[in-house]
Amino acid sequence: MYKYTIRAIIICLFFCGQIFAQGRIVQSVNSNWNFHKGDIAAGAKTDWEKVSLPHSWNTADVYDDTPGYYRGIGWYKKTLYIPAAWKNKSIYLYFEGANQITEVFVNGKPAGKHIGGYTAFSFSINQYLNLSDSLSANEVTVKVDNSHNADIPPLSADFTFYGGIYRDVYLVAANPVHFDMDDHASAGIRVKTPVVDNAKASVSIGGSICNTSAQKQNLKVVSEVIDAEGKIINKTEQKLIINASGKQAFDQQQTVPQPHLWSPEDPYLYHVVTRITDAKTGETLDEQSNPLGLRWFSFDADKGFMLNGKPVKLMGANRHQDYKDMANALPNALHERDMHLLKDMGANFIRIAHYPQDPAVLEACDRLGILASVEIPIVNSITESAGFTQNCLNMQTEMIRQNFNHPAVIIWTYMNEVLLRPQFQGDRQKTYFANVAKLAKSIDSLSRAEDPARYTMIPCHGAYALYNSVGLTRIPQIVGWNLYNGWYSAGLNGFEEFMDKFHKENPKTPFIITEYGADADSRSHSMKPERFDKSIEYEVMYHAHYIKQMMQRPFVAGAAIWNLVDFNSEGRAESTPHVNSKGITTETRDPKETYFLYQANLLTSPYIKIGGNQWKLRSGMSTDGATCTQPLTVFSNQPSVTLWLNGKTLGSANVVDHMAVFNVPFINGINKLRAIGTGVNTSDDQVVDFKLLPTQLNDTRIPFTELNVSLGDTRYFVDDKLQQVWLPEQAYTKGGWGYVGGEPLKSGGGRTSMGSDKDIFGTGYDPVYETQRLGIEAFKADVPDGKYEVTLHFAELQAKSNGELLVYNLGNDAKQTATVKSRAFDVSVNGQSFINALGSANYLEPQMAYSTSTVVVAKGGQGITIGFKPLSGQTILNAAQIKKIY
Ligand code: GCB
Repeated sequence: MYKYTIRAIIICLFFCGQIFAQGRIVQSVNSNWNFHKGDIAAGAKTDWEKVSLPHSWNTADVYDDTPGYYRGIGWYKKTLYIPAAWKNKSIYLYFEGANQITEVFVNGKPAGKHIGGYTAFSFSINQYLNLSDSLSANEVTVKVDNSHNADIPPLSADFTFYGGIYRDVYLVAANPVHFDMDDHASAGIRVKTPVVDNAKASVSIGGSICNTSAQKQNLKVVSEVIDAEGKIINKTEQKLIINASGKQAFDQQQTVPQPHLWSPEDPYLYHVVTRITDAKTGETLDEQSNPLGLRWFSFDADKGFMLNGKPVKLMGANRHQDYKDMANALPNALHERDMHLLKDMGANFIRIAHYPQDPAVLEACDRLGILASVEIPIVNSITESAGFTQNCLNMQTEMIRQNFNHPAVIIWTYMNEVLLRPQFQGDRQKTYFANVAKLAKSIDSLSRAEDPARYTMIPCHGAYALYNSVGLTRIPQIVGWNLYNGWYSAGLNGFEEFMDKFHKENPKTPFIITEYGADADSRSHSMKPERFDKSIEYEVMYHAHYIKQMMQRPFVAGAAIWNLVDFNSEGRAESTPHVNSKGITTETRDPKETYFLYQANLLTSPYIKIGGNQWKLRSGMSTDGATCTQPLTVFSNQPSVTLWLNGKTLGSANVVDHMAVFNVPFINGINKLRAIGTGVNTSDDQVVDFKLLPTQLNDTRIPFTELNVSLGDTRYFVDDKLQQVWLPEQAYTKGGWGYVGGEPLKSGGGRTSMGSDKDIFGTGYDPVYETQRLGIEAFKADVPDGKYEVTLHFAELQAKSNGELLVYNLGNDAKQTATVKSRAFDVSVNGQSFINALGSANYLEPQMAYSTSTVVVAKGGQGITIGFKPLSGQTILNAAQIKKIY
């Protein structure tokens, strides 16, 4: 907040031409800290590593194959140089956030302790400082601990609890007379807009002023409302006398006639500059600038959300705060970049979940016109302890006070899916549920008392009857539903059935779809998308269904996609281990096709985009010796689209649900695509590199080069780095390639799709290793004569080292148990022995990738036959590669 304030003050001074007299001094102190991972025993020699903030100690260990990540203590140390001229100032250390218990020491003396990883805190440090020299060195040490603690939310959650000082830290020196700096690290000033309509807005500016000096002070508080052009619209002055060491509240009212309203289309910002001056000399003692957006809003159970008197469907996304290889220690520019991603998608809403994030996020929302819900991280369950309750209430207070002045915020949220992991049974469970409801009521009343102008919300998982019976659907003003029909539970239609049922049975309760999403690995593609296949195409299908259903129902106030970004969740397995891939952009923010689907739905300017941006390297079989026809989707808000391939038109297609699907006859090599919207003249271009494979492998029109096949799989796997495409399996036919015998491994645990969702160790190619053909007799490829490298890939999927599958499955908590079955089989190539008795007793360790290659000369038109002979148990093959050398 202080960083925000100083930035805003600078902007304001620029516009207003005022003089920044003796206001606050704010310095970021992010550079050159010393860091030690682990605790420091008294007297022990300590190794320090140089780091800069923001910093987390979990950047790397959340991606490796070893389960878990470091949750413990880390120490930071830095020397601050404080001028003697600050002697009479109020000096504070301000932390935007550190996860999750932070203890600060100044010159070895404890200066403060903060609990909670996602809100800001600040400590007064005057009494611990040495100011004897003109510039005195003062040592600050900070102990941070991200260990599990039953009194601190979150207790468990589907994201990584990175440790460290992962946000900015500031040193602040204020005059003895200043706006309150001890109010939960808030600005010390609250800007409210009790009445806003088209004719006028009333603005109230209130807060407290502290006088830490030994003299009584004669002061003036001046507030100015300044428009975006820098013009002062209104000014109020109030005289105050504050006794020595006293504190006094102030409250000022202003009116803005014919306000320029704030909205997503026009996020017009005024500023309120509030100044404390010495009544006699006119000297500025402290100054703050806060954003002011004039808007009014309400939620209605039938009409949904209304902004400035008009219905507005809230459409947007949830957002986690991490980035690939950076943990959650992001520079502000990356936080801001995500808000631009959201805005460019056409979104007007963000659920900042599951915890308050960097101040840069809400600052960007204010500027860009993104309405926001912010929440504290109570996730899955609570602890029935006084400590836990206190920490929750404290976090909610900090969140509200620190973010109060952002016009973007419309909802204060708490308790995500809190009934997901009830730990007890029977009567004990009833008591637990009663305690959850009691805590919810306390947080709700606190929020309403702190801020009657915003709404409260609890996001629940689909167990409607349970949340109703516990009372959680009646405590907040809005209910959030996290719905995954068609993902964790089968059947996309369950989504609309749920919404209709809830609305019918609760006609007075507004609701938001606070989560919905499907995992998608940007490398996996399918022409037969199915649940759990993690293909980009299933994600598109899923979201298209949800968007349509929500848009048809005005009573659905809004929706937030789970998630804007792929994010780290260390305990997850699946195709991108440690990463929840429900993002509509990757961990490095490359848009998946689904992002374009939203742009086509939400943007009002003419829009056209050729899909398959992550499938520009394709491969497939040619039936005619020249082309391979594959589908391609164009996303648009135009009525129809014409597609051109290498300068020739492929005709037009109507845009249905913002998509036009074409069957494109790709040629070998470069394919230049151009899509043109037929409404307004908009176009998009894409180049696809296609690797055509002949149906008959000895077809001289398309000379054979390589074949990569993922067995037991119906998807294509694209490896942009190695420039390889893995094809789905097929049965062998004469002259071609494919498997002989066996069947694909089916997922267990009620899942219908193929393969396993385990993390396969020792590889980044998990989707390729997660599927396999069981009982395979042979893999054949009737390649032309020549010298080939044959590589075979295996993974033992039937057993996991600790016996259970790692599935974060909201719909089905039944654990899959798998027994270790021993297997052994011989592998031959063209009749020649290749691997003897391959199996559990030797190379095939559970969940480990194993590959081996050999060289074979195919001659006399015999092609290549890889034979599998069972000795015990079933044979397996996960993937095969055949590469022509000469
Ligand atoms: C949920 C949780 C969220 C998870 C998500 C998922 O319902 O609220 O934290 O990440 O599902 O992907 O399973």
